[in-house]
Amino acid sequence: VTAAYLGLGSNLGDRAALLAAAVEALDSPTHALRVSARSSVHETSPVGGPTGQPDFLNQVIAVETTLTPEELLARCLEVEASLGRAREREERWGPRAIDIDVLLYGDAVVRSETLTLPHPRLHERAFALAPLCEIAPDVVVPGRGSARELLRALVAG
Ligand code: PH2
Ligand code: MG
Ligand code: MG
Repeated sequence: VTAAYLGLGSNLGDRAALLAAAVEALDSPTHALRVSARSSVHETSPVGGPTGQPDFLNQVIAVETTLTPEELLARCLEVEASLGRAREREERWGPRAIDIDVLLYGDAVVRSETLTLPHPRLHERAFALAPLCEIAPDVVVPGRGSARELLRALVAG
């Protein structure tokens, strides 16, 4: 069993309900996944993407899973689709009903066509690091340091 961390974001529709439904869907022994911790929900200003897009709700959850990293990613994309995300109509970093990103998978470092771990922008994104620090301040982002150190560095500018 591996501990992984997922970043959830929504800035379209009923954002809070979408986050809750995503957590609910992910917490599924049938899919070899258990949600073991959840951060509070943070309202954050959009980073990147088109100007004027709505504010996000962001949350980070810890999961325990026997899925491989690629299988975990596939499950996240499946849950996004089940909640109505229409990826094909989106622009990069544009508004979305639900985004579920694999931030960390144990201490794995992965660079494949489809998946990069740790998440390539985790260390520079307060909207992911702040909720991560609520549930796992000491978790290590491979090659970069603990979540707490990274958030502190980011806030210090
Ligand atoms: N996700 C993005 C791009 N920008 N900004 C905020 N505040 N929250 C997000 O989840 C987010 C973003 C790409 O997935
Ligand atoms: Mg994302
Ligand atoms: Mg994503």
